[in-house]
Amino acid sequence: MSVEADYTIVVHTLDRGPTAPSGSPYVIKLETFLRMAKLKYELDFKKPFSKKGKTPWITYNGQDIADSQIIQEFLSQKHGIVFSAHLTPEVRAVARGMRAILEDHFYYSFCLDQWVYNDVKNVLNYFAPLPIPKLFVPLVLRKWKSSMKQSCKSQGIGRHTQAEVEKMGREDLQSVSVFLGEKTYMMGDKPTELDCLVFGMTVMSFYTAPSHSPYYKAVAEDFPNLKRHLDRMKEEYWPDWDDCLYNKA
Ligand SMILES: N[C@@H](CCC(=O)N[C@@H](CS)C(=O)NCC(=O)O)C(=O)O
Repeated sequence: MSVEADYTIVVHTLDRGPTAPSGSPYVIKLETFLRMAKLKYELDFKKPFSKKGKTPWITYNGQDIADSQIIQEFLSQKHGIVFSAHLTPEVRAVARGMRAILEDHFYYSFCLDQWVYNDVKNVLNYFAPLPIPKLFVPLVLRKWKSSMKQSCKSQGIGRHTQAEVEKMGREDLQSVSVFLGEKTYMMGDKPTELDCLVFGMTVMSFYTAPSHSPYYKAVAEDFPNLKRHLDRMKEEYWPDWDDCLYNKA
């Protein structure tokens, strides 16, 4: 396989956050993957949403590609990245299932918690230090809240009671915790793409959610191996974490 040596990767996304480099688990997932693969990249905050309407997206040598998963697969093919090559098809199927739990289920429970049950208060607090005109933030967030509520309803999870949703979200994290067990990484001794995603979701739960969130509590108290995994990934791939936070000074 020919491996691209000469390349530029621009990651388009929202500005850095005050408590985590990004408020989006998909951006953390992607940046961690790029770091794990030792691919250099730059960030651009001018147009955070792709033509598909989501963040992140990238421009690779002038070509636009959207969706963290599609981007990972594209870059893996271009650069011969084989983090999961040692896994059997059966184990890869489990990894795919874990991804669906987190991206297509847990993420929505989390969004309901942040955007709907708490009346976007937490999200407002998160954005407060950023240099966005103060009047603009609540207006945009309220518009996003209504679209988030609608998305969760269409997905299905938004039709359940808050207590039911919180139980489901907690059980999603519990499943990831049970599968991780005492292993160093999700799939054993070597980190794979799934670790980037788990990290994205635990960063979101631990660093961007407030301490009364059930998902903060899940990572901080209930499932200590998730917190150990979070710390390990942060230390390994984000030694510059503090420099990547939005600088309030
Ligand atoms: N499947 C997408 C999901 C990306 C995603 O949902 N991003 C959220 C931010 S965390 C977003 O852009 N939401 C805007 C919207 O849904 O309108 C990926 O993996 O990149």
